[in-house]
Amino acid sequence: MVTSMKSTAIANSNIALVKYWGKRNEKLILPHNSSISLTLDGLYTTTTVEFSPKYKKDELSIDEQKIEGEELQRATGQLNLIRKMGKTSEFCKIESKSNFPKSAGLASSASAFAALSLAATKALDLHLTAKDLSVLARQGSGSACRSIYGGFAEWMRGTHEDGSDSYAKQIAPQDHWPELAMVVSVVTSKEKKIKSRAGMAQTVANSPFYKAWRETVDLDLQKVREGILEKNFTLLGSTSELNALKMHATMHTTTPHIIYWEPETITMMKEVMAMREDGIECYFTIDGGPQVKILTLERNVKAVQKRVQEMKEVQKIYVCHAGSGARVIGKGLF
Ligand code: 2P0
Repeated sequence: MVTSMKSTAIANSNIALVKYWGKRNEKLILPHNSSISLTLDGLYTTTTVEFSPKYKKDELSIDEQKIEGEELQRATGQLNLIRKMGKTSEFCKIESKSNFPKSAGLASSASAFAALSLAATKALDLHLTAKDLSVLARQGSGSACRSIYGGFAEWMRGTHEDGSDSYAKQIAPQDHWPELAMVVSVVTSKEKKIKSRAGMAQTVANSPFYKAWRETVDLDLQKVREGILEKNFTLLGSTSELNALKMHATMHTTTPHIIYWEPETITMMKEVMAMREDGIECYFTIDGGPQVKILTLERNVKAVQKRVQEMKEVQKIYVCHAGSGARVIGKGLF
C-alpha cells in the first residue's frame, strides 16, 4: 500500500498584456472577459506537496513561514478539489517558495496556484491534460490558469455556467519571440492593502467605467493576439499599455476608490514615456500593485535597464523573457 505521496512542481508567474479584471462567478472564478499573458522566465514558485496519514491537518509554509488563516484556507480549498479527484481524504504538507515578493503585484498567486495544482495532482498520481490542469488552477486563482503554459497564453472566458470552457490555451510557444523582454521594476515590496480579489469585486459592483472596460476589451484582445503572432511590437505594446490604464481607470472610479499606484509608479510611467520620446521603444503595464513592468525588445534592454537603474525609486529589477510552462521537478523542498 502506498502511504506517502509526494511531488514537486515549479511554475513561472505571468503578466497579463490584456488584463483579467472582474468575475461573473466568484466561487468558480469565472471572468467577465478573456485575457492574454506572457509567462515570465525570471519569476517562479516551487512547491512540494506530500499527502500522508502522518499529517493530521493540512500544513502550509510559504517562504519558510508557517501560514494559517485565510491563505491556508485558500490552499485547503484547492486541495479539497484535488482530493476529490484523487479519491483520498488524506491531509498534506505543502512547502512553497518564490524567488520574488508575494502580494506585491508580481502575480505570486498565479505561479503559486499553478505549482500547487500540478504538484498535488502528480503526488496523487493524477495525470491531467494541460486543459484540465488549467481549469483546476483557475479555481485556486484566476490568473494561475495561464501559468500552466509557457510563452503566451490566452484565458478564454467561456460561457458555460460550470466553468468547463473557461481555461487557458497557449497562443504562441516560449521560443516564438525571443527578442521580447519585460523589465520588471519593483518600487516597493510591501504587501498591498487591497487584494486583487476584493478590488475587482468592488469594481464590478460599482465602477461606472466597468461597462466601458467590458465593451472595449475584445478589440484589445484581437490587437494583442495579432501583435504577438505577427511580432508587431508597436501594436502589442501600445495596446497593452492602454489596456492597463483602462483597468486602473475602473479602479480609480469605484467607491471607495482603489489606487494601487504609489508616487514612484507614476514617476516610472513618465520615465517610460520619456524613453519613447528618446527613441527607446518601450511600454508599461501595471497590475494590482505599484510595480511597473516595462515591455521592450532585446536590442533596447540595456538602455532601458540603465535608465531604470539610475532611478532612486527603483529597489530591484528583474529582466525577464518568455518562460516555460509549469513542470514537475525531481528535487523537493523537504
Ligand atoms: C491579471 N490580475 O490578468 C490581473 C491584472 C491583477 C491585475 O489576475 O481572485 O490573483 O485569485 O482570481 O488572479 C490578479 O488576480 O485573482 C490578476 P483571483 P488573481 O493578471
